[in-house]
Amino acid sequence: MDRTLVICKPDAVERGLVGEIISRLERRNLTLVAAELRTLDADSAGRHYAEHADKPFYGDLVDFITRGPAMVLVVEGPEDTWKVVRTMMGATNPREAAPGTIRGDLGILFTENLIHGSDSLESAAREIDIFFPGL
Ligand code: IDP
Ligand code: MG
Repeated sequence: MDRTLVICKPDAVERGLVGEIISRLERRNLTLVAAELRTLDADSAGRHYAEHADKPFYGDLVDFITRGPAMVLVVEGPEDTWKVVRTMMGATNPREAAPGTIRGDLGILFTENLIHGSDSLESAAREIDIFFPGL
């Protein structure tokens, strides 16, 4: 089995879209193996988004991701789960995300794009260890 980290970001919690997002993952026949509603602190947000520390949008991103509870999930499927989830998420900029994707159907803002999903097998292992060490 193959696991990836998913975060329903604070905008998804605020807008009441966590159920919709989880429902889509479950209907795809992915399995939840961990789930926790958690307000990220600056330390875990910084570790999670370390690759973006030099980007102009980094400050806004950390402010956003820490502003309220997020639903942090570990999702499991048979193979290439991170890739399956990324395809379901759609493009990073919701205005460019295809209809049928989570961002393309539910989002319109850039930073507040509802969902995070690991972008490789290595990222998935690293990120799962930040939020659910030892899982
Ligand atoms: P991803 O979430 O699709 O993997 P990344 O490039 O890893 O996209 O960026 C992480 C997050 O940072 C995005 O989901 C989005 O919230 C935010 N972000 C990325 N690029 C921009 C930008 O150019 N402007 C504003 N926010 C951005
Ligand atoms: Mg990313």
